[in-house]
Amino acid sequence: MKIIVAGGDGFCGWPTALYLSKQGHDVSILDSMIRRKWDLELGANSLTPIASLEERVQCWHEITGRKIKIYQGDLNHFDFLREVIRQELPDAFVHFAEQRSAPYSMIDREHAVFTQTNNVVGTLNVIYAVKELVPDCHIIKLGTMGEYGQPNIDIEEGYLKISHNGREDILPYPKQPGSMYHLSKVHDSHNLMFAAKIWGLRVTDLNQGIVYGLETDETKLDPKLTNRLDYDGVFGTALNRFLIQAAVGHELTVYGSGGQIRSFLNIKDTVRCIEIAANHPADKGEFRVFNQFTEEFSVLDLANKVKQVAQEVGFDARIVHLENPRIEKEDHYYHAVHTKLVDLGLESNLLTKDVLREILMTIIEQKNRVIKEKILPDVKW
Ligand code: USQ
Repeated sequence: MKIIVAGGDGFCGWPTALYLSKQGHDVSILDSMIRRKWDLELGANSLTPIASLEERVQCWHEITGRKIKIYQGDLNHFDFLREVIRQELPDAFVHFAEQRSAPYSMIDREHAVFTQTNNVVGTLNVIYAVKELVPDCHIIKLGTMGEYGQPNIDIEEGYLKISHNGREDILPYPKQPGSMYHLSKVHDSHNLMFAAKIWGLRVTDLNQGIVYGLETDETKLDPKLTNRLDYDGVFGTALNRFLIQAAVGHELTVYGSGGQIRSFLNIKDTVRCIEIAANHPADKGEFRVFNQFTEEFSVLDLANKVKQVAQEVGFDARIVHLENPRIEKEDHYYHAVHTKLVDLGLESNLLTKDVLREILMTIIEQKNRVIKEKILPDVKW
């Protein structure tokens, strides 16, 4: 298949591009390099030193003989996007190219407007370019489990059967997102659902949970292929942050009681989920939703798991309960269905002590790169 991976320089996109290339697909990366600029804006860095995209792709070619093309530009520039799609005529368009941090989107008005404009307009441009040039192309869009929020009933995969006043219908599952970023994904979902219905596009919305880990079999092949790893209070995410905090002797920063339950998956499963979606395209006119995660944990459970593993390898890990910088439920019901990817063949990499230890050991090698002042959260809702 010819596959464009938009956002292919990022944390999820880079390992996905490599994995799809290894499977024999003809992969092109489209990326504006903005993720690296946000590091400069925030004074933060990736824990792992990452090579330039050109070096990464060159190294992949030298090791595997496989070529990945690079298109550097922004989805918000329609002429650029249109030209890339015209040249590639892709079978699938994998769309990771969004601003994905909830705290970043909540810094101030400018960052909220940027996040929603960047994400919503970028996706609209993808819709219009695909509709015009490759209407059969399968759009595989990264959504988020956070679109659903934390309702007091089970979360279904995209749709909910409703009985109301004696009548029944299957309707989009209600959305109650918790940040301007998560809202942008909800807006994308609506636009994509509309495009599938009106123009017959093929769309899969992958409502992904929180991704942990950093390496896949492919990124481990050479230091130049290594993945980025974020730990700062804006782009770092729960489990990865706790592991890095343990490695540098920082208290594990649980926000509030830590009773917040979220869904999680290993980066190794992210890449496989994308492949599964690509191998089983949505039908024409179908807006298909998969809940993309493997396990659910509370934030405090995760901190305790990290504390235990870190103590076993000799670190004095301690948990601190910080005043929660976010407005979110800390004591709530949470159960989300996630059977569609499993039915299509996903075999989960679960969060065992061995997995935690392996990630921790990789982190320890780079722990001197941590900018400690960037660990505590400084964005409040
Ligand atoms: N949290 C802590 N301590 C920390 C960091 C986070 O207690 O040091 C808590 C937060 O309060 C929240 C939970 O952990 O309750 C998750 O926060 P997060 O920063 O790990 O993840 P989140 O903001 O939800 O966003 C991340 C990705 C986003 C993706 C989302 C999936 O950045 O791109 O969409 O996970 S989901 O959470 O399912 O919406």
